[in-house]
Amino acid sequence: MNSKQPSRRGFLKNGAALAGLALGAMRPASGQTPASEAHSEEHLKDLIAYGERSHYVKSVRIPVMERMSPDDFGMTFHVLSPLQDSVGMITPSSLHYVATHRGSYVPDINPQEHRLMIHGMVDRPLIFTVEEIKRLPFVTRTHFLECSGNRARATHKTVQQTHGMTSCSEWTGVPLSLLLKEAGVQSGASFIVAEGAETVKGATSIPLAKAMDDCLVCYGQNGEAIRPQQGFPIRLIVPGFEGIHNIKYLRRIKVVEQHYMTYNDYGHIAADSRVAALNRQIGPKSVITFPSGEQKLPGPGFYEITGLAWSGSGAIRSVDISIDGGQTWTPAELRSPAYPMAHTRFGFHWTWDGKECVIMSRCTDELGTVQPTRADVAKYWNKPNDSDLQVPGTDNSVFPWRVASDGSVHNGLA
Ligand SMILES: Nc1nc2c(c(=O)[nH]1)N[C@H]1C(S)=C(S)[C@@H](COP(=O)(O)O)O[C@H]1N2
Ligand SMILES: [Mo]
Repeated sequence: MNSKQPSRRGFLKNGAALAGLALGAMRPASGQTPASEAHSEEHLKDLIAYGERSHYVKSVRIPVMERMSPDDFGMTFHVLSPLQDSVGMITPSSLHYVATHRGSYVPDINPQEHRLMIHGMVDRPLIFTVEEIKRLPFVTRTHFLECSGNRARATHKTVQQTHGMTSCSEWTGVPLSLLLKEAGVQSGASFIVAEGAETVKGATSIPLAKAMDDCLVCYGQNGEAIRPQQGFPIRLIVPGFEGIHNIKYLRRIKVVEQHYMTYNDYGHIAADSRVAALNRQIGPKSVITFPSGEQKLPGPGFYEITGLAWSGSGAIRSVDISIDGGQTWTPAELRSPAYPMAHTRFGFHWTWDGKECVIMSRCTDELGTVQPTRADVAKYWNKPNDSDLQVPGTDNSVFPWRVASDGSVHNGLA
Protein backbone atom coordinates (compact mmCIF):
# COMPACT_ATOMS: atom_id res chain seq x y z
CA MET A 1 0.00 0.00 0.00
CA ASN A 2 1.24 3.47 -0.77
CA SER A 3 2.60 5.37 2.21
CA LYS A 4 0.75 8.56 1.27
CA GLN A 5 -2.53 6.69 1.59
CA PRO A 6 -4.10 5.98 4.98
CA SER A 7 -3.67 2.32 5.91
CA ARG A 8 -6.78 0.17 5.99
CA ARG A 9 -6.50 -0.17 9.79
CA GLY A 10 -6.20 3.57 10.24
CA PHE A 11 -9.19 3.94 8.01
CA LEU A 12 -11.28 1.52 10.11
CA LYS A 13 -10.23 3.18 13.39
CA ASN A 14 -11.36 6.51 11.99
CA GLY A 15 -14.73 5.01 11.21
CA ALA A 16 -16.65 7.75 13.01
CA ALA A 17 -17.39 9.53 9.75
CA LEU A 18 -19.29 6.50 8.56
CA ALA A 19 -21.09 5.66 11.84
CA GLY A 20 -24.37 7.24 10.76
CA LEU A 21 -24.36 5.11 7.68
CA ALA A 22 -23.71 1.90 9.61
CA LEU A 23 -26.64 2.50 11.98
CA GLY A 24 -29.01 3.04 9.09
CA ALA A 25 -27.85 -0.14 7.46
CA MET A 26 -28.46 -2.18 10.64
CA ARG A 27 -32.13 -1.22 10.95
CA PRO A 28 -34.34 -4.28 10.30
CA ALA A 29 -35.74 -4.38 6.78
CA SER A 30 -39.39 -3.40 6.60
CA GLY A 31 -42.07 -3.45 3.96
CA GLN A 32 -40.97 -6.75 2.44
CA THR A 33 -43.55 -8.27 0.12
CA PRO A 34 -43.86 -12.07 0.05
CA ALA A 35 -42.58 -13.35 -3.28
CA SER A 36 -45.95 -14.93 -4.10
CA GLU A 37 -47.67 -11.51 -4.02
CA ALA A 38 -45.04 -9.77 -6.15
CA HIS A 39 -44.94 -12.39 -8.93
CA SER A 40 -47.37 -14.51 -10.87
CA GLU A 41 -46.80 -18.26 -10.80
CA GLU A 42 -45.70 -18.07 -14.43
CA HIS A 43 -43.07 -15.44 -13.58
CA LEU A 44 -41.86 -17.48 -10.59
CA LYS A 45 -41.35 -20.47 -12.86
CA ASP A 46 -39.38 -18.30 -15.27
CA LEU A 47 -37.26 -16.98 -12.40
CA ILE A 48 -36.50 -20.47 -11.19
CA ALA A 49 -35.38 -21.38 -14.71
CA TYR A 50 -33.36 -18.22 -15.42
CA GLY A 51 -32.71 -15.49 -12.86
CA GLU A 52 -33.08 -11.76 -13.17
CA ARG A 53 -31.70 -8.84 -11.19
CA SER A 54 -33.62 -7.04 -8.46
CA HIS A 55 -36.23 -4.63 -9.81
CA TYR A 56 -34.63 -2.01 -7.53
CA VAL A 57 -31.52 -2.06 -9.74
CA LYS A 58 -32.09 0.32 -12.65
CA SER A 59 -28.72 0.45 -14.43
CA VAL A 60 -29.24 0.34 -18.20
CA ARG A 61 -27.49 0.83 -21.52
CA ILE A 62 -28.32 3.95 -23.53
CA PRO A 63 -27.86 4.91 -27.20
CA VAL A 64 -25.01 7.26 -28.08
CA MET A 65 -26.06 10.95 -28.03
CA GLU A 66 -25.26 11.35 -31.72
CA ARG A 67 -27.79 8.79 -33.04
CA MET A 68 -30.98 7.16 -31.71
CA SER A 69 -31.48 3.40 -31.20
CA PRO A 70 -33.64 1.81 -32.33
CA ASP A 71 -33.71 4.12 -35.36
CA ASP A 72 -36.66 4.61 -37.74
CA PHE A 73 -35.88 1.24 -39.34
CA GLY A 74 -35.75 -0.59 -36.01
CA MET A 75 -31.98 -0.91 -36.17
CA THR A 76 -29.47 -0.53 -33.39
CA PHE A 77 -26.61 1.95 -33.63
CA HIS A 78 -23.88 2.17 -30.92
CA VAL A 79 -25.25 1.41 -27.44
CA LEU A 80 -23.25 2.40 -24.35
CA SER A 81 -22.41 0.40 -21.21
CA PRO A 82 -23.30 2.07 -17.85
CA LEU A 83 -19.72 2.31 -16.50
CA GLN A 84 -20.87 4.67 -13.69
CA ASP A 85 -22.62 1.71 -12.01
CA SER A 86 -19.89 -0.86 -12.74
CA VAL A 87 -18.12 -2.79 -9.99
CA GLY A 88 -15.26 -5.25 -10.38
CA MET A 89 -13.80 -5.93 -13.80
CA ILE A 90 -16.46 -7.96 -15.65
CA THR A 91 -19.30 -6.31 -17.58
CA PRO A 92 -22.53 -8.30 -17.25
CA SER A 93 -23.39 -9.67 -20.71
CA SER A 94 -26.73 -7.80 -20.68
CA LEU A 95 -24.87 -4.50 -20.18
CA HIS A 96 -22.01 -5.09 -22.66
CA TYR A 97 -21.80 -2.22 -25.15
CA VAL A 98 -23.17 -3.02 -28.61
CA ALA A 99 -21.61 -1.71 -31.79
CA THR A 100 -23.75 -0.85 -34.77
CA HIS A 101 -24.59 -3.82 -36.95
CA ARG A 102 -23.75 -1.93 -40.15
CA GLY A 103 -27.21 -1.73 -41.57
CA SER A 104 -28.28 -5.22 -40.45
CA TYR A 105 -30.54 -6.43 -37.68
CA VAL A 106 -28.97 -8.60 -35.00
CA PRO A 107 -29.04 -11.90 -36.92
CA ASP A 108 -31.08 -14.77 -35.48
CA ILE A 109 -28.70 -17.65 -36.19
CA ASN A 110 -29.60 -21.29 -35.60
CA PRO A 111 -26.33 -22.73 -34.23
CA GLN A 112 -27.09 -26.09 -35.84
CA GLU A 113 -27.05 -24.49 -39.27
CA HIS A 114 -24.07 -22.20 -38.70
CA ARG A 115 -20.69 -23.09 -40.24
CA LEU A 116 -17.18 -21.66 -40.05
CA MET A 117 -15.08 -22.04 -43.20
CA ILE A 118 -11.28 -21.68 -43.23
CA HIS A 119 -9.83 -21.41 -46.72
CA GLY A 120 -7.47 -19.42 -48.95
CA MET A 121 -3.75 -20.08 -48.63
CA VAL A 122 -4.14 -23.34 -46.66
CA ASP A 123 -3.28 -26.97 -47.46
CA ARG A 124 -6.67 -28.30 -46.26
CA PRO A 125 -9.69 -25.97 -46.48
CA LEU A 126 -11.99 -26.83 -43.55
CA ILE A 127 -15.63 -26.32 -42.61
CA PHE A 128 -16.59 -26.61 -38.93
CA THR A 129 -20.00 -26.90 -37.31
CA VAL A 130 -20.39 -25.16 -33.94
CA GLU A 131 -20.54 -28.58 -32.25
CA GLU A 132 -17.21 -29.53 -33.85
CA ILE A 133 -15.61 -26.31 -32.59
CA LYS A 134 -16.90 -27.04 -29.08
CA ARG A 135 -15.22 -30.49 -29.13
CA LEU A 136 -11.75 -28.96 -29.53
CA PRO A 137 -9.36 -27.93 -26.71
CA PHE A 138 -10.52 -24.57 -25.35
CA VAL A 139 -9.27 -21.74 -23.15
CA THR A 140 -11.08 -19.18 -20.98
CA ARG A 141 -9.64 -15.66 -20.88
CA THR A 142 -10.75 -12.24 -19.71
CA HIS A 143 -10.50 -9.52 -22.36
CA PHE A 144 -11.90 -6.05 -22.95
CA LEU A 145 -13.39 -4.81 -26.21
CA GLU A 146 -13.34 -1.14 -27.18
CA CYS A 147 -14.78 0.61 -30.22
CA SER A 148 -12.58 3.25 -31.87
CA GLY A 149 -15.62 5.53 -31.60
CA ASN A 150 -15.14 5.55 -27.82
CA ARG A 151 -13.99 9.15 -27.47
CA ALA A 152 -14.98 11.80 -24.96
CA ARG A 153 -16.55 15.05 -26.18
CA ALA A 154 -17.26 18.18 -24.19
CA THR A 155 -21.00 17.66 -24.75
CA HIS A 156 -20.97 14.28 -22.97
CA LYS A 157 -22.34 14.39 -19.41
CA THR A 158 -21.67 10.93 -17.94
CA VAL A 159 -18.89 8.34 -18.07
CA GLN A 160 -21.36 6.16 -19.97
CA GLN A 161 -21.29 8.79 -22.73
CA THR A 162 -17.56 9.58 -22.59
CA HIS A 163 -16.26 5.99 -22.22
CA GLY A 164 -19.22 3.53 -22.49
CA MET A 165 -18.05 1.87 -25.70
CA THR A 166 -15.77 -0.51 -23.83
CA SER A 167 -16.68 -3.62 -21.87
CA CYS A 168 -14.91 -6.66 -20.46
CA SER A 169 -16.01 -10.30 -20.49
CA GLU A 170 -14.70 -13.72 -19.69
CA TRP A 171 -14.50 -15.35 -23.13
CA THR A 172 -14.32 -19.11 -23.79
CA GLY A 173 -13.31 -20.62 -27.09
CA VAL A 174 -10.75 -22.34 -29.27
CA PRO A 175 -7.40 -20.69 -30.10
CA LEU A 176 -7.55 -19.57 -33.72
CA SER A 177 -3.96 -20.87 -34.11
CA LEU A 178 -5.25 -24.40 -33.50
CA LEU A 179 -7.78 -24.12 -36.36
CA LEU A 180 -5.20 -22.52 -38.67
CA LYS A 181 -2.60 -25.23 -37.92
CA GLU A 182 -5.25 -27.86 -38.60
CA ALA A 183 -5.85 -26.23 -42.01
CA GLY A 184 -2.10 -25.83 -42.66
CA VAL A 185 -1.15 -22.22 -43.46
CA GLN A 186 0.95 -21.98 -46.63
CA SER A 187 4.18 -19.99 -46.85
CA GLY A 188 3.73 -16.52 -48.28
CA ALA A 189 0.52 -15.89 -46.30
CA SER A 190 0.64 -12.76 -44.12
CA PHE A 191 -2.97 -11.79 -43.28
CA ILE A 192 -6.34 -13.33 -42.57
CA VAL A 193 -9.67 -11.84 -43.58
CA ALA A 194 -12.46 -12.65 -41.10
CA GLU A 195 -16.11 -12.28 -42.09
CA GLY A 196 -19.44 -12.26 -40.21
CA ALA A 197 -22.73 -13.77 -41.35
CA GLU A 198 -24.98 -10.70 -41.52
CA THR A 199 -26.69 -9.22 -44.56
CA VAL A 200 -24.06 -6.48 -44.64
CA LYS A 201 -20.96 -8.43 -43.78
CA GLY A 202 -18.57 -7.34 -41.10
CA ALA A 203 -15.15 -8.28 -42.47
CA THR A 204 -11.68 -7.31 -41.35
CA SER A 205 -8.01 -7.93 -42.17
CA ILE A 206 -5.82 -9.16 -39.30
CA PRO A 207 -2.05 -9.81 -39.46
CA LEU A 208 -1.32 -13.56 -39.51
CA ALA A 209 1.16 -13.10 -36.64
CA LYS A 210 -1.72 -11.83 -34.45
CA ALA A 211 -4.05 -14.61 -35.65
CA MET A 212 -1.44 -17.24 -34.65
CA ASP A 213 -0.70 -15.50 -31.34
CA ASP A 214 -3.71 -15.04 -29.08
CA CYS A 215 -6.93 -14.77 -31.14
CA LEU A 216 -9.86 -16.92 -30.04
CA VAL A 217 -12.92 -18.32 -31.80
CA CYS A 218 -15.36 -17.96 -28.89
CA TYR A 219 -18.75 -19.50 -28.08
CA GLY A 220 -18.82 -18.62 -24.37
CA GLN A 221 -19.21 -15.25 -22.62
CA ASN A 222 -19.30 -14.91 -18.84
CA GLY A 223 -20.09 -18.59 -18.28
CA GLU A 224 -22.87 -19.02 -20.85
CA ALA A 225 -23.43 -18.88 -24.60
CA ILE A 226 -22.41 -15.59 -26.24
CA ARG A 227 -25.43 -13.25 -26.47
CA PRO A 228 -26.90 -12.57 -29.95
CA GLN A 229 -25.87 -8.89 -29.69
CA GLN A 230 -22.29 -10.05 -29.03
CA GLY A 231 -22.08 -12.54 -31.91
CA PHE A 232 -23.98 -15.77 -31.16
CA PRO A 233 -23.14 -18.54 -31.92
CA ILE A 234 -19.42 -17.76 -32.45
CA ARG A 235 -17.27 -14.64 -32.62
CA LEU A 236 -13.62 -13.82 -33.06
CA ILE A 237 -11.80 -12.21 -30.13
CA VAL A 238 -8.66 -10.30 -31.14
CA PRO A 239 -7.26 -9.27 -27.73
CA GLY A 240 -6.23 -5.63 -27.48
CA PHE A 241 -7.05 -4.74 -31.08
CA GLU A 242 -9.66 -2.14 -31.91
CA GLY A 243 -13.21 -3.52 -31.50
CA ILE A 244 -13.95 -3.68 -35.22
CA HIS A 245 -11.57 -6.66 -35.64
CA ASN A 246 -13.60 -8.81 -33.23
CA ILE A 247 -15.91 -10.26 -35.87
CA LYS A 248 -19.29 -11.43 -34.59
CA TYR A 249 -21.31 -14.26 -36.22
CA LEU A 250 -17.94 -15.48 -37.55
CA ARG A 251 -18.50 -17.62 -40.62
CA ARG A 252 -15.39 -17.36 -42.80
CA ILE A 253 -11.64 -16.94 -42.41
CA LYS A 254 -9.61 -16.56 -45.57
CA VAL A 255 -5.83 -16.81 -45.33
CA VAL A 256 -4.34 -14.29 -47.78
CA GLU A 257 -1.00 -12.97 -48.97
CA GLN A 258 -1.50 -9.30 -48.01
CA HIS A 259 -3.76 -6.81 -46.26
CA TYR A 260 -7.22 -6.72 -47.90
CA MET A 261 -9.23 -3.52 -47.98
CA THR A 262 -12.53 -4.83 -46.57
CA TYR A 263 -15.83 -3.13 -45.82
CA ASN A 264 -14.74 -2.60 -42.19
CA ASP A 265 -11.19 -1.53 -42.99
CA TYR A 266 -12.46 1.24 -45.24
CA GLY A 267 -12.27 4.42 -43.19
CA HIS A 268 -10.30 2.69 -40.43
CA ILE A 269 -7.03 2.20 -42.29
CA ALA A 270 -5.07 5.22 -43.43
CA ALA A 271 -2.09 5.69 -45.68
CA ASP A 272 -0.22 6.98 -42.63
CA SER A 273 1.29 3.88 -41.00
CA ARG A 274 1.10 5.52 -37.55
CA VAL A 275 -2.69 5.76 -37.94
CA ALA A 276 -2.92 2.19 -39.21
CA ALA A 277 -0.93 0.87 -36.25
CA LEU A 278 -2.98 2.83 -33.72
CA ASN A 279 -6.20 1.57 -35.31
CA ARG A 280 -5.19 -1.99 -34.55
CA GLN A 281 -3.77 -2.00 -31.02
CA ILE A 282 -5.38 0.09 -28.30
CA GLY A 283 -3.05 2.18 -26.12
CA PRO A 284 -3.16 2.27 -22.31
CA LYS A 285 -6.38 3.99 -21.18
CA SER A 286 -8.22 4.56 -17.93
CA VAL A 287 -11.16 6.47 -16.54
CA ILE A 288 -12.62 7.25 -13.12
CA THR A 289 -16.11 5.71 -12.86
CA PHE A 290 -16.79 7.13 -9.35
CA PRO A 291 -17.13 9.99 -8.76
CA SER A 292 -18.09 10.72 -12.36
CA GLY A 293 -20.37 12.99 -14.39
CA GLU A 294 -23.87 13.66 -12.95
CA GLN A 295 -23.07 11.84 -9.70
CA LYS A 296 -23.15 13.93 -6.52
CA LEU A 297 -20.98 13.76 -3.41
CA PRO A 298 -23.25 14.43 -0.38
CA GLY A 299 -20.54 16.46 1.39
CA PRO A 300 -16.89 16.63 2.38
CA GLY A 301 -15.39 13.42 3.81
CA PHE A 302 -14.08 10.02 2.86
CA TYR A 303 -14.64 8.52 -0.58
CA GLU A 304 -13.10 5.78 -2.67
CA ILE A 305 -12.19 7.08 -6.09
CA THR A 306 -12.52 4.06 -8.39
CA GLY A 307 -12.35 3.28 -12.07
CA LEU A 308 -11.10 1.03 -14.85
CA ALA A 309 -7.78 0.79 -16.68
CA TRP A 310 -6.93 -1.30 -19.76
CA SER A 311 -4.32 -1.61 -22.49
CA GLY A 312 -4.14 -3.33 -25.85
CA SER A 313 -0.45 -4.13 -25.25
CA GLY A 314 -0.72 -6.26 -22.12
CA ALA A 315 -1.54 -6.09 -18.43
CA ILE A 316 -1.98 -2.87 -16.46
CA ARG A 317 1.00 -2.37 -14.18
CA SER A 318 -0.04 0.74 -12.26
CA VAL A 319 -2.58 3.56 -12.05
CA ASP A 320 -1.99 7.05 -10.68
CA ILE A 321 -4.62 9.52 -9.50
CA SER A 322 -4.46 13.30 -9.57
CA ILE A 323 -6.86 15.42 -7.53
CA ASP A 324 -5.32 18.72 -8.64
CA GLY A 325 -5.96 18.66 -12.38
CA GLY A 326 -2.82 16.72 -13.29
CA GLN A 327 -0.17 18.71 -11.38
CA THR A 328 0.67 15.93 -8.90
CA TRP A 329 0.02 12.18 -9.07
CA THR A 330 -0.32 9.52 -6.35
CA PRO A 331 -0.45 5.75 -6.99
CA ALA A 332 -3.84 4.04 -6.73
CA GLU A 333 -4.24 0.36 -5.77
CA LEU A 334 -5.18 -2.33 -8.25
CA ARG A 335 -8.29 -3.96 -6.80
CA SER A 336 -8.77 -6.80 -9.28
CA PRO A 337 -6.44 -9.21 -11.05
CA ALA A 338 -4.53 -7.37 -13.80
CA TYR A 339 -4.95 -9.71 -16.76
CA PRO A 340 -3.42 -8.92 -20.17
CA MET A 341 -5.80 -6.91 -22.37
CA ALA A 342 -8.48 -6.82 -19.66
CA HIS A 343 -10.25 -4.15 -17.66
CA THR A 344 -8.49 -3.73 -14.33
CA ARG A 345 -10.29 -2.13 -11.38
CA PHE A 346 -8.43 0.48 -9.33
CA GLY A 347 -9.28 2.18 -6.04
CA PHE A 348 -7.92 5.19 -4.18
CA HIS A 349 -8.70 6.49 -0.66
CA TRP A 350 -9.69 10.13 -0.85
CA THR A 351 -10.83 12.63 1.72
CA TRP A 352 -12.58 15.46 -0.07
CA ASP A 353 -12.16 18.86 1.60
CA GLY A 354 -15.27 20.29 -0.06
CA LYS A 355 -13.36 22.56 -2.45
CA GLU A 356 -13.72 22.51 -6.23
CA CYS A 357 -11.12 20.20 -7.80
CA VAL A 358 -10.34 18.25 -10.96
CA ILE A 359 -9.71 14.50 -10.61
CA MET A 360 -8.15 12.23 -13.22
CA SER A 361 -6.54 8.81 -13.62
CA ARG A 362 -3.50 7.78 -15.64
CA CYS A 363 -2.35 4.21 -16.20
CA THR A 364 0.87 2.47 -17.23
CA ASP A 365 0.92 -0.95 -18.90
CA GLU A 366 3.43 -3.78 -18.61
CA LEU A 367 5.49 -2.39 -21.50
CA GLY A 368 5.93 0.78 -19.45
CA THR A 369 3.78 2.84 -21.83
CA VAL A 370 2.07 5.67 -19.95
CA GLN A 371 -1.43 6.87 -20.87
CA PRO A 372 -0.94 10.23 -22.66
CA THR A 373 -2.46 13.57 -21.67
CA ARG A 374 -4.79 15.34 -24.11
CA ALA A 375 -1.98 17.83 -24.73
CA ASP A 376 0.34 14.91 -25.68
CA VAL A 377 -2.28 13.47 -28.04
CA ALA A 378 -3.04 16.86 -29.63
CA LYS A 379 0.68 17.47 -30.16
CA TYR A 380 1.23 14.00 -31.63
CA TRP A 381 -1.52 14.51 -34.23
CA ASN A 382 -0.66 18.18 -34.71
CA LYS A 383 -4.18 19.34 -33.71
CA PRO A 384 -5.27 22.23 -31.49
CA ASN A 385 -5.84 21.02 -27.91
CA ASP A 386 -9.43 22.26 -27.67
CA SER A 387 -12.40 20.69 -25.88
CA ASP A 388 -13.51 18.73 -28.95
CA LEU A 389 -10.17 17.28 -29.98
CA GLN A 390 -10.88 14.50 -32.49
CA VAL A 391 -7.88 12.36 -33.39
CA PRO A 392 -7.68 9.83 -36.23
CA GLY A 393 -6.66 6.88 -34.02
CA THR A 394 -8.26 5.55 -30.85
CA ASP A 395 -8.27 8.39 -28.30
CA ASN A 396 -6.72 7.06 -25.06
CA SER A 397 -5.99 10.42 -23.44
CA VAL A 398 -6.28 11.17 -19.71
CA PHE A 399 -9.82 12.35 -18.90
CA PRO A 400 -10.77 14.96 -16.24
CA TRP A 401 -13.84 15.13 -13.96
CA ARG A 402 -14.52 18.47 -12.23
CA VAL A 403 -15.95 18.16 -8.72
CA ALA A 404 -17.78 21.43 -7.86
CA SER A 405 -17.94 22.72 -4.29
CA ASP A 406 -21.58 21.56 -4.01
CA GLY A 407 -20.38 17.98 -4.68
CA SER A 408 -21.78 17.79 -8.23
CA VAL A 409 -19.47 16.17 -10.79
CA HIS A 410 -19.02 17.47 -14.35
CA ASN A 411 -17.16 16.69 -17.57
CA GLY A 412 -13.81 18.44 -17.16
CA LEU A 413 -13.61 19.17 -20.89
CA ALA A 414 -16.81 21.24 -20.84
N1 LIG B 1 -20.20 -9.34 -37.78
C1 LIG B 1 -19.92 -8.16 -37.21
N2 LIG B 1 -18.91 -8.11 -36.33
C2 LIG B 1 -18.60 -6.95 -35.73
C3 LIG B 1 -19.28 -5.75 -36.04
C4 LIG B 1 -20.33 -5.84 -36.98
O1 LIG B 1 -21.00 -4.85 -37.31
N3 LIG B 1 -20.62 -7.06 -37.54
N4 LIG B 1 -18.93 -4.59 -35.42
C5 LIG B 1 -17.57 -4.51 -34.90
C6 LIG B 1 -17.32 -3.34 -34.08
S1 LIG B 1 -17.23 -1.85 -34.87
C7 LIG B 1 -17.06 -3.45 -32.72
S2 LIG B 1 -16.57 -2.11 -31.82
C8 LIG B 1 -17.24 -4.73 -32.01
C9 LIG B 1 -18.21 -4.55 -30.87
O2 LIG B 1 -18.57 -5.74 -30.27
P1 LIG B 1 -19.88 -5.78 -29.37
O3 LIG B 1 -21.04 -5.28 -30.19
O4 LIG B 1 -20.01 -7.18 -28.91
O5 LIG B 1 -19.65 -4.84 -28.22
O6 LIG B 1 -17.71 -5.77 -32.86
C10 LIG B 1 -17.15 -5.76 -34.15
N5 LIG B 1 -17.59 -6.94 -34.82
MO1 LIG C 1 -16.51 -0.31 -33.35
